[in-house]
Amino acid sequence: MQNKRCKNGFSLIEILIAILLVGLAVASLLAANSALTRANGAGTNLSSAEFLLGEIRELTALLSVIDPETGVATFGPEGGETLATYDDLDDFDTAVFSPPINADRAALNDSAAFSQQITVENVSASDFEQVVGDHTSDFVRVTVRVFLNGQEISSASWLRARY
Ligand SMILES: [Ca+2]
Ligand SMILES: [Ca+2]
Repeated sequence: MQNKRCKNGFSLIEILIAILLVGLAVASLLAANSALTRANGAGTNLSSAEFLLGEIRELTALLSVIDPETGVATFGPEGGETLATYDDLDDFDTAVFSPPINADRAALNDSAAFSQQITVENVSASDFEQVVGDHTSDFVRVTVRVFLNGQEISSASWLRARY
């Protein structure tokens, strides 16, 4: 009787174990797939953030460190200046762009979940980590932070010299 059953097929227990194993395999495949999807999403957001940092870097690369007309008289936008006419680095201090902007100063409405926050600070000539008073040194540090739905996801800083 026992031999005959082994030859002709599987017992109920064997079938149940097989179903259980297949179920476990499917469940772990699904879990791996959703982790991969999440990782992909995070990677895409990080790429977007890097792009938005690069746009600000490009936008400010050729700007004068101090205002071409009034020099160090004002730290920040000189009277009447707007984003379209910002012509020196400190005009961008404390600027927040939401939606973010590109290197041509155009709003990127397709990326409205992101925002760029810019800080411009003078740093000591002997220690670039040391922030000093506005316009009291020849070195300026530009910091851009990129936020996604209010959460900071990337940032970058670079230095510019006045002369
Ligand atoms: Ca200016
Ligand atoms: Ca200015």
